[in-house]
Amino acid sequence: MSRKLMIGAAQLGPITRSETRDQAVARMVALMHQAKARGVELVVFPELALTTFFPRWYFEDQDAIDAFFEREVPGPATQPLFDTARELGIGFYLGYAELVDAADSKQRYNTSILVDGAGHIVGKYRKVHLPGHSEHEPWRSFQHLEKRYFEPGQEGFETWQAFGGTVGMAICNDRRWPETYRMLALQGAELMLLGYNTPIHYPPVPEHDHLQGFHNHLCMQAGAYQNGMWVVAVAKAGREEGCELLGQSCIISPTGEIVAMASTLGDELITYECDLDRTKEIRDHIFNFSLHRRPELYGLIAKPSR
Ligand code: CDV
Repeated sequence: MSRKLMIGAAQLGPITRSETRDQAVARMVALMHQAKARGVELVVFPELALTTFFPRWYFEDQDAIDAFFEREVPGPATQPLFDTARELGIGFYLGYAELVDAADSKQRYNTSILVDGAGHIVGKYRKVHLPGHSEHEPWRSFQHLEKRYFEPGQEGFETWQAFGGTVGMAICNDRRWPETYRMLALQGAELMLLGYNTPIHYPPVPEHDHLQGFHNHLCMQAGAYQNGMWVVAVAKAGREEGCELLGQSCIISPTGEIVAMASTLGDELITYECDLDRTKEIRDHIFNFSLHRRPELYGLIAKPSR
């Protein structure tokens, strides 16, 4: 069986607050058709891909917040993605806001799912590293209230056997943490899929605004190389409700090289044929974990920070 997997990174341009889920899904379905024409087997969409990036606003009304969440996936709005997957035989990664509405409690997560080419959900991941803040901070030109609107995922980093390999998922801020990649690599991940919404302006440290593109690629290229895995990272990009979001969606090889990158800030499909066996170049040699790691000396890493 071939270990070559044709992957599409399907960047989305901005989604306005007034844009409906049906409209966003129609854009994604169009990208899946483009992907099919280019021989793609797996398409990766951004974080929170069904709506505008709502954590930029402070809402007091819980109903207004919950309007951005999905109670079921597939549901009426997302069913066309699953139907298209089945029709075209293309799998996908999708980020969305998940509301678990139990009888006595409600939980809200920043979630991604992995769907196979038969339209079946293979895996679900709930974002571990939630950035931003919990309270309204009016001094900011826009909010980043992920810590208010979501609970951190408790399942941690998992991998799934899919698309002929071992696949892991992560979401946006997770890419800045080396633990994300290593936890996946220790479970044999050959491919990490990730969606992101990254404002160019970082209110607490605006001195870093000009480094957003550099930091985006720096952490993912390092993570790919140091763990010998493919990384596919997909932005929601462009000027969304007055907020500039980083583009530069990319596919990174296990050697840390960017092999494909988006050149616009709009809906754009980039593709690459990823040979999953190329993970061995790194993992059997320079980063052969069983031969070279010294976990007995790394205990501090798994302890709470002081
Ligand atoms: N959606 C995100 O997780 N965004 C963060 C920003 C706030 C720093 C990111 O890491 O890109």
